[in-house]
This record gives sequence, C-alpha cells and structure tokens, in this order.
Amino acid sequence: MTTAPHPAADGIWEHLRLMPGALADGSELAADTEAAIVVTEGQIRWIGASATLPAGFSALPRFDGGSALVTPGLVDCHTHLVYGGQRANEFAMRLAGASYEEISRAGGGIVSSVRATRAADEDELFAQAAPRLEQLLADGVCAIEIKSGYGLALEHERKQLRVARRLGEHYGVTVRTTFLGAHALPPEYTGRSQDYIDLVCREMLPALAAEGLVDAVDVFCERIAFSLTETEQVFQAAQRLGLPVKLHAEQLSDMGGAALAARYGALSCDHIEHLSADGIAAMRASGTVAVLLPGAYYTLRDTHLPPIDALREAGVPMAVSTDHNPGTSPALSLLLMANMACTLFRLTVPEALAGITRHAARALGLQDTHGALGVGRPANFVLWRLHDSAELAYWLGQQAPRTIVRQGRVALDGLQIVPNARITS
Ligand code: DI6
Ligand code: FE
Repeated sequence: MTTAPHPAADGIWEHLRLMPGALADGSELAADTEAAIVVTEGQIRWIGASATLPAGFSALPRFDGGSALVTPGLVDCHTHLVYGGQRANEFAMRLAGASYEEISRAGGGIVSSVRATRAADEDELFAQAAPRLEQLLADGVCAIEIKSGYGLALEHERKQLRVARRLGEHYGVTVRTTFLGAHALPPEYTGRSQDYIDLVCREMLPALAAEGLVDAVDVFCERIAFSLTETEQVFQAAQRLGLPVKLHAEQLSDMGGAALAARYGALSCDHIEHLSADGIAAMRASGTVAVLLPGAYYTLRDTHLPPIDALREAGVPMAVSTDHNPGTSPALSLLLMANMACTLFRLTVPEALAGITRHAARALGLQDTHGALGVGRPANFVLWRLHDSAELAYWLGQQAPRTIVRQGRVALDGLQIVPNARITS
C-alpha cells in the first residue's frame, strides 16, 4: 500500500478560533479572538491572537482557515486495533442473553480473537487494521495507543506490535505500543496461570522490550483474567526494564488493581467502573489518569457507572478513549465516545474534550508533545467547520468538514484550504 506524501503544513494558519482549553500553557484567548498558528519544519513556532502575530513571519505562505474552529489533534489512548477476524457472532449471543463472562468461559471472547490473530501473518494483520485506523484518523486522531494481547505467545505478540509500529510509519501518526501479554490465559496454559505469567515476565516482555517494541506494559486484572498477585509480577518485570505501566482495572469487579497500579506510578487505570474510594485516593496521589471507556460500557450493557463525581472531586484527570477491540468495543469514532462520555457518564463537554486531547496525551506520557497546542510541539491540529466546540460532542456520527494537520503535514483537507487562497467549500 502506498500513499502520496501529504503536503507540508508550513506557513501561517490564520482566521482561526481556538477551542477553549487548547493551549498547552493553560492560557485562553478572549472569546471571539481571531487566532493564528505558525508552522515551520513541522513544528508550531507561534500561536496566539492574529493581531499580535510577529512581523518576522510575513514571508511565509498563508492558509486562510475561514473562521474554522481549531482543536489539538485528538488522542485515542486505549485501543486493541491490531487483531485478526471479528466477533459479530458474540454480539448476537449477547443479544440472546449470554454475558461477556459466560462467552469468555465458554471459549469465546478474547481467545477466539487469539486464534484468528495467530493464524494471520503480518501483512494480513496490517491489511485488516489499516481501514480501522483510517476511520479513527478521519475523526482527527493524531496519536494513538495500540496494545498487543491477541497473540499470547512471543512470536504472535511481536507480530502485533510490529504491525502497530508499521501503521504509525505508514500513516504518519504517533503510535504508542503497549505490551498486553497478560490479557488472557492462552489455551495451551489452561490451569497453569503462574507458568504463563513467568513466561510473560521472563521471556516475552524482555525480548520485545529489547527489540524496541514496547512503550508501556498493561495487564487485564480481573476475575476472568489475571489476579492482583500476577498483575504485580508483571509490573515488577516492567519496572526492572524501566517501562511505565497501566492497567485494565475494576471493569467487572473491584480487584484493588487501581491502588496497586498507582503504587507503581501507573500512567493510567482504564475502565474503572468498580473503582473504590481507596483506588481514587491512590490514583490522585500518583497522578494516574482515569481512562473512561464508554464504548465497552455500552456494548456490554453495563449499568454500573464509574465514580465520575468522586474522580472529579479528587481532581483525577479523566481521559476518554474508544477501547477499540473486536469483543467489547467495536468503536471507530473518538468523537462518538466523547458524546457517550457526556450522555452515559455525565461528563461536561469541556471534560470530554479534555478527555480526548490533553488528558489522553497524559495517559500515554505524551503530555509534553500532544493533546494541546504550544510552541515547539509537533504540528498536530484539526480545523472544523463547526460553530461551537460543544458540537464536537453533540453530533451523533456526523463527520463535520475538517482539515487535519498531522505530524506537520496536511493529512486531510476537507475544508479545501490552499495556501494564499480563501476557503472554497
Ligand atoms: N478489556 C476490554 O475491554 C478488552 N480487553 C480487556 O482487557 C476486551 C477484549 C476482547 O473481548 O477481545
Ligand atoms: Fe481494553
């Protein structure tokens, strides 16, 4: 698959309106202020009120944003994007009354995706994941996390992580890879959970880390997956290698995983429907981000809400992500997740927008480069033909006209913005 190189975004992007909360330094422009962004060599060189644009940039080409709303590039901080096959059959089973846990115990669930992932080679996995990534990118995603966890054996986990890296290079998008070897017990280890965890800690993780394929380490800590003790063993292995950790925590029950993860300085605890007060206090103390996954909550027809009010009160940063995966969240729109975080979880619109930008970046350790706009950061921003930033969370499934600047390049020009010309559509 080849694509034409995207044109450089270098120049002055003017006649813009900044989304509130877009600036990395926390400052705001007064309402209705016309803003401009100067990009050179793929980086933001200047951003502020057009009226104060320094004269020194005047020789650069100009892009007329036509009063578009501009947001930072969106960040999808929790996905399982690379896998073989799909699981529409389980959707039908759940509609007929089977629970996720029942399906999983009956040999479906994660393990059925493991079979399909093991059977596919790298090129096949790339070809299957690419259209899914394209959909997420079309929403303005400029950085994405991709987990392994459907291989559950060294060669197959490697395959998934290599495909994730290749997707990042091919599409010019920031990809953070997370090793989730402890996602489920592979069938060949039935009854030998500790042996599998030993393999994860002693062989798989060190080998993949040495190959530069691991940016962070995750575990599915749950009754149907791995215990608190096993989770801690994986965290210790990550710590020995200097890798940050994160956790699938308290999704189906309160396992005390969030407090454990916080003790290891976790970047994020994700799902957290059953998070306790102790878990919240621990996350607050360690600066761990709470990643909310309304797509999984919705798909599983969950009714146990995450403790949003208590997280808000404690000042724990909340991110929102697709959790894209073939079982519990076949979601491919981060904006739809922002909508669902508001409607289902009662986030405010500014919270949801911070959740898919600034706080999502922090959940990946990318807070200095992504999720907000500031001088010296790579140029990742999106221009939207929208009147009000609340519309980003308001529309259900509409793709507003947008122009996407990703990694300093104009990756999509839906507003038809050409240098030195006015908007034409
Ligand atoms: N939690 C999830 O939501 C996904 N994995 C996990 O640990 C579900 C994965 C699947 O069902 O394939
Ligand atoms: Fe997940």
